[in-house]
Amino acid sequence: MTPPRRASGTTASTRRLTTAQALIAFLARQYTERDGRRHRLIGATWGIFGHGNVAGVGQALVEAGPAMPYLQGRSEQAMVHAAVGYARQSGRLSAHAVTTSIGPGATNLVTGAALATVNHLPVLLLPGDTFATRPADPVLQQIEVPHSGDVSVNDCLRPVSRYFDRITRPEALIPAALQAMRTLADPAETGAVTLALPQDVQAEAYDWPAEFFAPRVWNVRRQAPDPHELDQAVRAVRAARRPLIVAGGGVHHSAAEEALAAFAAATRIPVASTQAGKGSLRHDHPADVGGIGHTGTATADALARDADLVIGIGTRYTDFTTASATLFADPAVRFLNLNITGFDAHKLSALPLVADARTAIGALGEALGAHGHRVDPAYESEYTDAKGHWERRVDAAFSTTDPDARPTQAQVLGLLDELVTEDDILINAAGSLPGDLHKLWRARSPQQYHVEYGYSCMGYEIPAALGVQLAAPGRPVWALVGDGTYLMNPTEIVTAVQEGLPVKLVILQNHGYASIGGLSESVGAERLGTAYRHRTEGDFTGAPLPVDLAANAASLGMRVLRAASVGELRRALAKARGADRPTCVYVETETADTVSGPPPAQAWWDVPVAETATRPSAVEARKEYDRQIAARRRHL
Ligand SMILES: Cc1ncc(C[n+]2csc(CCOP(=O)(O)OP(=O)(O)O)c2C)c(N)n1
Ligand SMILES: [Mg+2]
Repeated sequence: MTPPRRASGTTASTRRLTTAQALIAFLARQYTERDGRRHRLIGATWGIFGHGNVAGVGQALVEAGPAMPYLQGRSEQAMVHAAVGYARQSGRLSAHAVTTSIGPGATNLVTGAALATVNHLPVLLLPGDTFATRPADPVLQQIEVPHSGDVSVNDCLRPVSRYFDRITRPEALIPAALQAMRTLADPAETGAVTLALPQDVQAEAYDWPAEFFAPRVWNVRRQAPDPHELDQAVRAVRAARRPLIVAGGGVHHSAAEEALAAFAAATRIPVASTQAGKGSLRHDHPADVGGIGHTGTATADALARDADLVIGIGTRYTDFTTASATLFADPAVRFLNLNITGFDAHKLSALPLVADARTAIGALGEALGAHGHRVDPAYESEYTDAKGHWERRVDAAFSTTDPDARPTQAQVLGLLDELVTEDDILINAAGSLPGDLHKLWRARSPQQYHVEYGYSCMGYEIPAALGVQLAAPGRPVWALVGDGTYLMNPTEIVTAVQEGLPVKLVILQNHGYASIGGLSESVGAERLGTAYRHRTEGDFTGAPLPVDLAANAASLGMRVLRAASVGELRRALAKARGADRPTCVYVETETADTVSGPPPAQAWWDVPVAETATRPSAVEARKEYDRQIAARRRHL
């Protein structure tokens, strides 16, 4: 018998809603749970509206009211960056959704989606899609593929999404929405999740089972290690004479920092960190030896060269970490990889330990503790001495003597180092800053060092700061950007002003791409296209461009403090830190020389150089390249 129909069209066991209304109502009732704490899985929805989502998801957000907070972004890519910043700061236990129109609004998501997926950070993408019923193809912004009628531009999102579905019938939303939530909350699979929503289906009504809207809790599992893999791991650690831990982003994702600190304190195994893993230990933990790889410290890289066992924890072993497969040089080196994904756990022919980082570190520590395992004191004093030596190099790069001088980039970091506490969060992603930060920064708390180096996307910093600030109200959040990066994506400043988010922006002006300029020179490309200078006689060697980025930031609504010297910068940073609205510190930096700058790279990075060339710079660069690749090896 059919249950009695109510006036609203709702029955006792079904609710009549549009697909978009059903989706938003569903999302508002999803939760994650880990370690006994519950979090909203989708905390808010970012959106830019066009004809592809305004009447569907837009109208649904109005119907939902405060049940689903809405955030207004300026560019779709930036909205994803903001969502990623929020998810990372939330320990991946809470995420944001992003709704867009069809066509360009949707394809603007691709870069952000790739960034989220590379970094294993959850974000729910809801691009509009062209009509499922196809009454009037092509609609505005539809691409037509003559040999394949079901292609839309949203197919660009498939390779960069961990789950992708196109909802061509209302009822197909039910299994798709459940799979989307499962993927977002799965610690091994999470990344960008895309539900493409044809604009006609968004507005179409359906009688949804009431259970679809019941609160649902997704357990973020702490997977325990397999006993055999754990046994193998224990044997490997006990047999090692020069073990080295490489802490990756997985340490943070698992909130395993305390477990790692206890493990390192007990075993005295030194801990180096990748960009994503920095902050796994506080910089003053005796076992912390700083960043590893191409941008690493001399301490960590020397340990890596002689290590007989490399214990990777939550790392993907990118080329920056392995110095393009040249860093781990001991002929007998073995790897033990503790990772939540089998894919990463098996890299470099490692002994795999597939498990949640915190759980497995605890289990490993317990098994070793039973034997009182600890590295040789001579090994410990070797890295302790090396660390002290590196600290003095950091002090030298940070130190300032003349308050009237223009600061170097390292001195800007030194002034921040003087100012910040455990509360502050520093965000960066590209340029010469990631290398300087990885080498020099003294992380005081687990989430302080927020460098996105999985995708190293220029323009991540400012929008990410918004997401981080939303997840960490009251904490000082700093976006550090070069001038090139600022120009790539400043628009979310407007959103910070609109939302009253007191993010701090530091623009380091050096008139172009200092990082790529240096790289370009070293590979024989002669700095082509890396300086922001007037074109003279076909070359970009004229005066710096008369571009005023400080005025630009002010025009978008930020309070701007210009600092021309070390003394002014010190005062400006302190003022910005205390500010209760979005504040920008603008500083022209001095080009560093080898004395005043950060220490040079301690390990190689493979950027292939032209094998044939007429210009001497490239011919010389290739000779050096051939010398370097001889050290590359495969770990089999
Ligand atoms: C979206 C994007 N495009 C291109 C690159 C390649 N790239 C890496 S660093 C860089 C230059 C960054 O310039 P700036 O922000 O001024 O920093 P600087 O190198 O001067 O420190 C470029 C073009 C990138 N990482 N991301
Ligand atoms: Mg620059």
